[in-house]
Parts: sequence; C-alpha cells; structure tokens
Amino acid sequence: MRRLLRNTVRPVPSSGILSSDHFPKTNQGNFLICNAIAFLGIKQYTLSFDTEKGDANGTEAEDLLVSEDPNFRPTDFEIGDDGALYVSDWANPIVGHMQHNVRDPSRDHAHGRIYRITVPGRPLSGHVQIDGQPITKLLDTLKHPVNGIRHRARVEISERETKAVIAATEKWVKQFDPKKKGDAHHILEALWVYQQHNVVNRELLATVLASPEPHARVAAGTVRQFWDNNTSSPVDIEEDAPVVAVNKKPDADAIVIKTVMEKMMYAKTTFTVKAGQKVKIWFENPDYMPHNLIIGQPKSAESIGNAAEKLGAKGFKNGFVPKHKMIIAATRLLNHKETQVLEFTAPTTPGDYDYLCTFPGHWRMMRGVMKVVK
Ligand SMILES: [Cu+2]
Repeated sequence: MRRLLRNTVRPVPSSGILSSDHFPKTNQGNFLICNAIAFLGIKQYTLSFDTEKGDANGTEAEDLLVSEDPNFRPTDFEIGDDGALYVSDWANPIVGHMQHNVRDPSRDHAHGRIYRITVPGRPLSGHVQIDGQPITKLLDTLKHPVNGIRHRARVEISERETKAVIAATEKWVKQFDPKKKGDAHHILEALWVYQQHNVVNRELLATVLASPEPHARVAAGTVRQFWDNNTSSPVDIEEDAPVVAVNKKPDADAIVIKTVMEKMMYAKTTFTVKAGQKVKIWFENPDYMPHNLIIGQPKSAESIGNAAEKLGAKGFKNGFVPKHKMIIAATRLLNHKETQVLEFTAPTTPGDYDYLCTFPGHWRMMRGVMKVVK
C-alpha cells in the first residue's frame, strides 16, 4: 500500500505515522476538508475574508494528503494537544453514499487507522492542563494561541457555576484595552463566556462591536443576533388561538384527510363534492412533520406553494398560509397528532380544485384534487 503526501510517494511506516518535512508556516489558518469518495484525501484551501459581511472565501491550494489506496476513508481530523494533526481513516471498501447498503454485513465496525502528522525537527507543543483547573486559570488559557486549547478551556468553563464564572470574567476582562487590536481576541473570548452562560452583557457587546479588529466585530455581530433573537424567551408566534377539534372522532358527514407517516403525502388525494355545498374536512396529522391543508382554485398549487415558500422564516407566524387570492380555505399548521376541522362552502363552478400543504418544500409532493361537480 502506498500513500501520496503532498505529491510525494512514500511508503507508510510500520508505525502508521506519516510525517511531512515541508509544512510551510503559511499552512496555518488554511481550511481543510476530508474527502472519502472519489478523491481520497484531504483538500486544502487558503481563505480570504470579507470583514464587513463576515463572508469567507476559499481558494483551492495544494492537496494536504492524497492516497492511491481505494479504501482510504479520511473522516475527521483534529489538532491534538501536542500541536500535531491527527487524521482518522475508517479504512473500509464499503461506503454509505447509496453505493452500498447501510446494513451491508461486510461493513467493518471494528477497525480503522489514526494518522499523526508532524513536522520533523520541530518540537511539539507542551500539554496544557485544563480539566479541574481554577476558573481564573481557565480564563487565562483563553489567551492561548491554539484554538483547540481555547476550545477545551471553553468546554471546561461551560461546566462551571455561572455565578462564579461571570464574577471572574468581569474581573479578568478589565486587564485588556478595547482600543488595542492585540487585545481584541481576548475581549471577544470574554464575550463568548457570557454568551455560553446565557448572561446578556450589552455593554461588553457594544465594546466588541466597536473593536478595532474587524474579525472581532463580525463575531460580536453573531452574538448580537443570538441575544436579539433569544430563543429561550420566544416571541408569541400563535396570535390566533389554535383551532383544535374537540371531538375525538370525525363527524359522519366529514371528509377525512390524514397525512401519511414520513411520506410527505395525504392519504386521500382526491374527493368529490357538489357545487355550492357545505364541506366539512376532518384534517388529521399523525406524521412527525408539521403539515397544513390549503384548498385553492384549479391549477393554483404551484402559485400558492411558491408564495408560501417566499414567506421564509416569517411563515411560521401564520402557519405558512400566504396572502393569495386563489386560496379558498386553509387550516393552520398542524403538529404531530393534531386535528382540525375545516368548514367552507364549495365553489359554484365545477372543476378540479387543487389542495396542498404549504410547509416549505412540501407542496411539490403533498397535493390532492377536490372535484367539484354539478
Ligand atoms: Cu406538509
């Protein structure tokens, strides 16, 4: 078996450890992607940033790791505590991208490889003790240049008592100068501690939003988004009282339409009514996905479905029922096991009237036809 590392063919040492003597410093900050199908290896991208919008753009650079072994499946990598790059390889001919059955009995669940990539001649990083350290020490660890170390410190801080963490952070952040670019990252880390513990600190947020470091301003913008749209105190999205059928069984004269479990379909895709008659539909949603039922004019499904999709996230406010002149009647968005009785008068003009679910993406499949006859 051979592996190619940065276009250099070399045998895998018996230790299973790959090393490269030519990782230039410029590789730092690059974006890496593991690819386990077709291209077998790790792709590498240099990044450029739009610090106004917060967008990042990648430009493909030299492949970091490539293998000719058809069973090479690099699945993940981490920068270790020692600064080395660790790459996991599940080393399996069976993949799960529709080529092979997920339950293929020859799938190997027990074996794999871990590669460790280091730079020969360059010392490894020393171990940083994090577990069980006092909060002040953990906060100082947030100044560490390696993101992985800071990440572990953040995880440890997340386990500590909020009151103590916030008191220590309030003190810790005072040592930094908000006008100094070099301090921007540390102040941002303090802001993230507040965010992690769900303690809103508008003053600190304003400080980071005005940071001389554009990356810090972008990151603070993200924190602001979370704090301004705090999902732990949701806005009232159900202004109208839900109309849930109180009777447990559909009336004898009701047309029963149920959804099909995990199918994005109505169990009944057509029914017939007389022109101008009173119609009563018992709509029931046994599925886990939310669904509604909209009755529209003939050939209106596409227009109504598209109008609903344009509502975006705002659609939740009114159950994805758009303002649309071709809608005749509509239920609200029913969650799992909910029921609603929909009553309306059938149109006086005979024809094939569309009905559909307008939850985004559903209408293309989830449709039916109400036949109106004389
Ligand atoms: Cu639906």
